[in-house]
Amino acid sequence: MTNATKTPELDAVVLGAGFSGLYMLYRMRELLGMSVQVYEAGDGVGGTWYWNRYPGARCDSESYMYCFSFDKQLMQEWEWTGKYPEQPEILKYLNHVADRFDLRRNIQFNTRVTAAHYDEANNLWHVETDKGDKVTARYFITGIGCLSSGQIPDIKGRDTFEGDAYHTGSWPHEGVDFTGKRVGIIGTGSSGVQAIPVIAKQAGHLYVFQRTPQYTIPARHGTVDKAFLDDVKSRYDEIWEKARWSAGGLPVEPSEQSALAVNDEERRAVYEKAWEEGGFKFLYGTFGDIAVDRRANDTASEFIRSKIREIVKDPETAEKLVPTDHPFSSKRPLIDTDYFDTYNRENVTLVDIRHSPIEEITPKGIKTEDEEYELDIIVFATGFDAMTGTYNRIDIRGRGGERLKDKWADGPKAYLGLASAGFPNMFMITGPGSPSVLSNMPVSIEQHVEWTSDLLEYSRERDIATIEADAEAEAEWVAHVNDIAQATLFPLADSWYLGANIPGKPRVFMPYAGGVNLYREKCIEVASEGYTGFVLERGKATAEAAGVR
Ligand code: NA7
Repeated sequence: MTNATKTPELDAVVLGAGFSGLYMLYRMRELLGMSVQVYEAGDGVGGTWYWNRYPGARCDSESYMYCFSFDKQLMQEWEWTGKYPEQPEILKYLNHVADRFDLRRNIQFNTRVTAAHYDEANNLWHVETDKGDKVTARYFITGIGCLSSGQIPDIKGRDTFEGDAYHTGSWPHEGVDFTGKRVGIIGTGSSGVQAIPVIAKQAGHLYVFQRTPQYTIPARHGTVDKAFLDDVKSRYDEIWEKARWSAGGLPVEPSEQSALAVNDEERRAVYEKAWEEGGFKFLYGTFGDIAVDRRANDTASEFIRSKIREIVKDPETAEKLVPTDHPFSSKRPLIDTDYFDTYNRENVTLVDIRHSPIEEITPKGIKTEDEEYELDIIVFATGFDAMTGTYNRIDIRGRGGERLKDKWADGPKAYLGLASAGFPNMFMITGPGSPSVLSNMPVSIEQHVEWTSDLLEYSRERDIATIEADAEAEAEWVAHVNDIAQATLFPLADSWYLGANIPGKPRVFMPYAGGVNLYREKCIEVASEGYTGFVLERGKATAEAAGVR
């Protein structure tokens, strides 16, 4: 790209108007008084919650924690209705936030950033969009989400299907009427597990094409109790602080006890109680070693298997649903509403494609090795090119024209998941190498946004023009992220955390598994020591006057 100008037109270009982009815009505009342009591909705010409108879509964090904490009045005013916030309610919340803080005037909707090139001579970013915009900015900040590039597997004949086909991550705004229809759904991850029970209630017949059986815990979803919310609001500061210093970004009491330190009866009682209470408590609140000790994990995995066999009436179907090839929580843990019960319905058929793989999609439906299923609608609940997919779709170039995609060809490399060496003044909100998807996202997003805007303020005060991750610090961090993952059970599953769901993607564990608390501590330490691991360079004029770099 050409048209280099000495002074950038904007302080920052921010990508995305989800939780990250909205808060980054607010923070930079209102607190730092900077000029910011947000580009958003959708025609409204919401990010993940704008796109994922499939039936049953909701968040697995409880609503009172799935929100912003930066404005106390906002926290007090907003009334959640669902225990777990459903997609329409989260979207309504984010629209409210956009209106309340007058954010829309700096957001250009229906616009995708196609390229961002760093101009070394002038120390600025040239940004281009699919609508023909060309702007320059000092900072280039990505709030593009971790799961924003949907993937539809390249199954033979995919485009020959004569019925309707949808991916859960780009669902039609007007919804889909399944009434009386023959529906096939491929995928039993979070999206599939949420959508299947809801679609089953409408469809004439639902065929679930399952490759990997899942462990899932009942969510025990319902309306949120007003008295509970009032109590939360009276203690919000304390609750939020607890979440900030927890491993998962939730105000839970983690169990310290080993699953192996109690007898079978006691252990079963603990699991039963957590199963009845529902939600992620089963993972965090039962025993402290489930995620790291294989033998401890086996007890939890076996308990869930016994529940599946109890719930699903047809023993053959139950056995197909029982996961045996990976430990519980080594893939993204799931919570559900009536998932296993759904297989007791007459109009639901489980198709085990691990043993009878899909051969092709035909004009009439899906053909496995054993049978052809005639369908009116196919739902792809097949997930995302997680964490790096959206970066790779943008032509991002740093120093010397180096492409981020090339730099990340063997796996993402970023210091603290915030910045990548060779890409000065570019910041990532919840980038690879940060807790992100292993945490309650708003807590991690706020931490990244606040840390980044503090750094920008620090730099402005000192006339620092260029902020860049140091290559050595970055390499150490990437190695550390990998070491931490190796100490858990995560590497034992083929998951999108590892890029295993995308053919050809390097197998690298991408999020930081050490916990929000340790990560926060590290970020505070880095800042308090003058941003160790970053190379900060003064503005040219000041530097020359002072005789420093
Ligand atoms: P996930 O969790 O990646 O799940 C995708 C599902 O689709 C999973 O069951 C996959 O099976 C299945 N899949 C993917 N590709 C294929 C092919 N080629 N053939 C058959 N089945 C396939 O995506 P979700 O949208 O459910 O959830 C994403 C995240 O959103 C979630 O983790 C939360 O953080 C929110 P596999 O397990 O790979 O065998």
